[in-house]
Amino acid sequence: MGLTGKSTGTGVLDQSGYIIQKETDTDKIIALAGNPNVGKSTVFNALTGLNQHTGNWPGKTVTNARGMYQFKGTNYIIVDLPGTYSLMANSVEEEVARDFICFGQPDVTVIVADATCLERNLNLVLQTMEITDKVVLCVNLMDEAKKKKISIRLDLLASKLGISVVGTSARSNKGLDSLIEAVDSIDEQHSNYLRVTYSDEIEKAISLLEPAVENLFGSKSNKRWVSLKLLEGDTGMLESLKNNLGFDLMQNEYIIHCLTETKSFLGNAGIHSDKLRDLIVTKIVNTCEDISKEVITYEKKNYAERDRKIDQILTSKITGIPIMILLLFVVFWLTVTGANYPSELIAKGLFWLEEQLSALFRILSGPEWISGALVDGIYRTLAWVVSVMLPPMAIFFPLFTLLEDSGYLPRIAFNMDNFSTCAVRCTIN
Ligand SMILES: Nc1nc2c(ncn2[C@@H]2O[C@H](COP(=O)(O)OP(=O)(O)OP(=O)(O)O)[C@@H](O)[C@H]2O)c(=O)[nH]1
Ligand SMILES: [Mg+2]
Repeated sequence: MGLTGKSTGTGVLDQSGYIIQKETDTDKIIALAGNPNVGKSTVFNALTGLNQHTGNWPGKTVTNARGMYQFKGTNYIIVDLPGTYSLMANSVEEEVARDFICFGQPDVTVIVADATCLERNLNLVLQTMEITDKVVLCVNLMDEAKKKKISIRLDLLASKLGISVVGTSARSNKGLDSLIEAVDSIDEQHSNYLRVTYSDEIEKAISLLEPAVENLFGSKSNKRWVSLKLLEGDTGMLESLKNNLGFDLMQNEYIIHCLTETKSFLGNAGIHSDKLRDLIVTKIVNTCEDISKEVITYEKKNYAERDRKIDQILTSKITGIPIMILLLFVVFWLTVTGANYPSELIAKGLFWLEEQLSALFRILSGPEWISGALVDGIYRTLAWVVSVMLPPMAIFFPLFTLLEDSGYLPRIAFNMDNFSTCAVRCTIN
């Protein structure tokens, strides 16, 4: 069976776009999630080949790609989710990823992680494991990690997380067979599934709210996770629950009563919504750090330290902005001033050619209006455009690509974000 309009087109979507109708009961749905730029689409393309379809998530400007492959007679429909660093739903991409994992009823969620910065990627893994226990971790870019002399004990990682972990180099198709096998045997997952546990007060609060959530949702959603989100006061999540499950929690007196009681219990312990969110994030980040310390070894001992030192300089409040301005100025200066020399050379060459063309037309003694239109009109305009535009572009784009590939652009974004937050604070004060 190929991908039909029915299995991949808009016809399969429910109103929110997250439910994919299967063609047969045995079809399985895979959610493919991960941080941006970790190779999700490379994995997706390698598994599905031409069996894919792209569009947008209904009502969103986020791309929606889905495809299919077969294994042992089962059809697997894969959904390539937008790249996200977390499922805290701070952006529309995070919202789509979270809602699909939560409400799209995927049979398996594959998290693609970058082997060269696994610790940061584990954050998303742990957050996803809070929503569903059908998770497979695909540690991609193993070839890059090898080059950087980073080694990862995948078996130890699998036993720490309690899920299947597969190492891949998707660009060269390595490890994808094992990934397919791991997805197929999702029901034979390890028994010691890692569940992040929070402080006693938070755990107590969850247990106070869980029965009310279970009462309302049954098995439609993960009661522990939904309880946590309610306590955090995640209004986007309330909206998603309303759109996807049809429950407007804020209209339910029983939930409101339990939520108020539990929040006041947490409040008495000094934990309000913002602090709760901080505590949750901190606990997850610390857990990622603890796991990483045990499973990742850097052969170049000072590899991570050196990176951190460079980061500190490039993103510090004192040096970050001046370095950024200086670098952007250098790019600007090279583009504008540096382009003058090649521009001059190209112009000289092209206008020399123009003279030759005019001479040729004179020798051929063709009508003057033809040489006027072709040489003085079309050719001269083209020559100007090429000599003026080509050099700046040929300098600017490679320089910008260099900044992007070296990882400096995200640092600029970080600096600007800090800057705008400070500006907003100053305005408010
Ligand atoms: N060296 C190496 N490069 C890879 C591997 N997998 C993917 N890439 C490269 O990594 C880059 C990003 O890959 P994508 O598949 O577009 O990543 P993505 O996660 O879909 O990115 P977003 O959709 O932007 O979040 C591409 O240049 C790939 O060729 C790999 O295993 N090894
Ligand atoms: Mg992609």
